[in-house]
Amino acid sequence: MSIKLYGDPGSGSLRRVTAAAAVMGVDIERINVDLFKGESHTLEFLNLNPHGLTPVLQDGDTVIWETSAINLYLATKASPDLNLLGRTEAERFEVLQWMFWSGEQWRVFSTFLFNEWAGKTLMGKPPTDAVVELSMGNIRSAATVLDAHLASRKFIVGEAVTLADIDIAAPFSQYQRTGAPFDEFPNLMAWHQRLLDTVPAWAATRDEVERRMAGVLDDLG
Ligand SMILES: N[C@@H](CCC(=O)N[C@@H](CS)C(=O)NCC(=O)O)C(=O)O
Repeated sequence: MSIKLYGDPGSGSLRRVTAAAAVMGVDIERINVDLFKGESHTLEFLNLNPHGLTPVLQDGDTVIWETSAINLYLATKASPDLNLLGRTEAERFEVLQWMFWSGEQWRVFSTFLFNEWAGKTLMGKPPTDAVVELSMGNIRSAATVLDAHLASRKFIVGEAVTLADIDIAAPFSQYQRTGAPFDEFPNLMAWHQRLLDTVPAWAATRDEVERRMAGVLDDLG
């Protein structure tokens, strides 16, 4: 039975799974959920994830939402030998540390900025300046620490790409639209370029996000 993955190709969260699955060589069956038509809020979809958020993974009777949990599932069950969770026990906990940090202290502020962009661009709403200011400030504080961490490292943990890199790189998926101030941080930018250059799935999935977002904007006219 195939592993199904529900999501919208314009989503940076979906990209975290499609990129990780490609790195792991795990086959997934993609099921499109058009977020710009509200398809994650249908009764049918809410049965999969009552929060109305994508991506969602379905593997037989197992249904998992939250991207990091999905990637941990794939790395543990479908591709346990690939080390996307780190090569040693110490690395594994370091990978988890950065993944949790990414969810609480990092990605969320780019999500706020993306929502501001979407509100303004797709719905003609004025920006909420306080949200933009709070998000930019938090991104700058977090990126200062990340930039120092990356000054002497090629990847977030150890010598190779892990799920920590994928989680932390996710906000770059919408970076041109959100205007997050990543380019103030040279080591962060160099690390992200390294991911694009050395992890083909990270570059391929970026192109998929861009094609989808261009289509969304084209449809708007
Ligand atoms: N913390 C969640 C975030 C998921 C998320 O924000 N998904 C967005 C797409 S990137 C979504 O499905 N939004 C639909 C909506 O808000 O209606 C995760 O990591 O999976």
